[in-house]
Amino acid sequence: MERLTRRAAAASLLLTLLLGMLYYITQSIRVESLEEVTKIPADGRSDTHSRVSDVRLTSPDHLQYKQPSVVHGRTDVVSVTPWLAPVVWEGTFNPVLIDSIYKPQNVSVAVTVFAVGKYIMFLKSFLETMEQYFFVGFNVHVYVFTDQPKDVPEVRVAAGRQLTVRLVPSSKRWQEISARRMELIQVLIEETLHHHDYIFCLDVDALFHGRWGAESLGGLVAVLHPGYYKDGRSRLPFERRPQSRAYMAPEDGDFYYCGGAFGGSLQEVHLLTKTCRYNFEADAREGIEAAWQEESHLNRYMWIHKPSKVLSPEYLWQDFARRNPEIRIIRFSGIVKNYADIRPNV
Ligand code: UD2
Repeated sequence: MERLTRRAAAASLLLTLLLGMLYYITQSIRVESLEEVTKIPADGRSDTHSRVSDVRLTSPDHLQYKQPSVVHGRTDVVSVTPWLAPVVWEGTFNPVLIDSIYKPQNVSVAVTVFAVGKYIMFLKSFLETMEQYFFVGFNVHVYVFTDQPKDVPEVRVAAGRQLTVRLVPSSKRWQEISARRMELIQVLIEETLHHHDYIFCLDVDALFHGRWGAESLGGLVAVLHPGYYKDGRSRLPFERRPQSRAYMAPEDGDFYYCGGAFGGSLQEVHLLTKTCRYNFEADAREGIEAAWQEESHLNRYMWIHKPSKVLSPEYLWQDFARRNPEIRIIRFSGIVKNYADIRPNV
């Protein structure tokens, strides 16, 4: 009997040792892969990194929805890029099906929005319309970055949604406020990596007018700029000076993407923001600021690291622009503003 007890004790000791070794091995693999994800090369222009794998697209059995077709559909727009990323337009997805796939996964979506200086005036309607249209029925955590926390309006939010205010310094240059977002988003992701699955980074001077939901989720998500989506390469406002790390040669460029809306998985957006920040700051040390600040660096980044999902200009239109026929719905749109009145500098 005593021998049996001793054997059991030895076996349990061995098991504990084995489990301990297994834990150690899995932890070091995790740390290594995280380091791989966040690695920035010396020049910050290109990286190797592991991609998050796609989520399983599991749909409930017996879900009723219109049968899809592969021969009928939208013919006025292109809904896939040459690298086979979907381009999301109204009519290319079924919201009922999309929601039935993503809702059971209980995904958490973080949003960043900056309201510094006079831009605080845009925050209330941004938040109110977001509540009506953005990921309704999902877990959404909005991070408001502002220099005036007391003036953040109280907006009633549904269950599963919350808002956190983060204090940021003001600046005398709007270019700096806009560009520093990359650094602050990078830091936010480092602090909240395990709390959320996806993140979207949005301009504050815009309102939601239509559904923006789980159809927009992806590893790396870019939005086509409403002002340039029909233009040829030579007309795209990329940074054209070779001295800048945002430089795009005349033969470079797929599309011109917005700085006002981008997103993806936390890992992908972390790498994007870290690289853009690195390149923006390295340029600044050499006395050069890209034509459209962080938007230029984002466009350079997306040229090398192709977005896995591209959102049509429905996802960031501009109120002053005439609505083109292919824009069947406006989901989010920049409001008309008088720059001289709201920016700290001209
Ligand atoms: C474009 C981009 C913007 C950014 C900028 C280049 C779109 C629709 N917008 O817009 O994202 O890439 O070019 O730098 O693609 N902000 C403040 N306080 C300020 C100034 C800016 O909070 O005093 C924040 C605010 O969240 C605002 C954002 O920075 O929405 C971008 O600034 P903007 O809207 O003035 O930039 P804009 O219109 O040139």
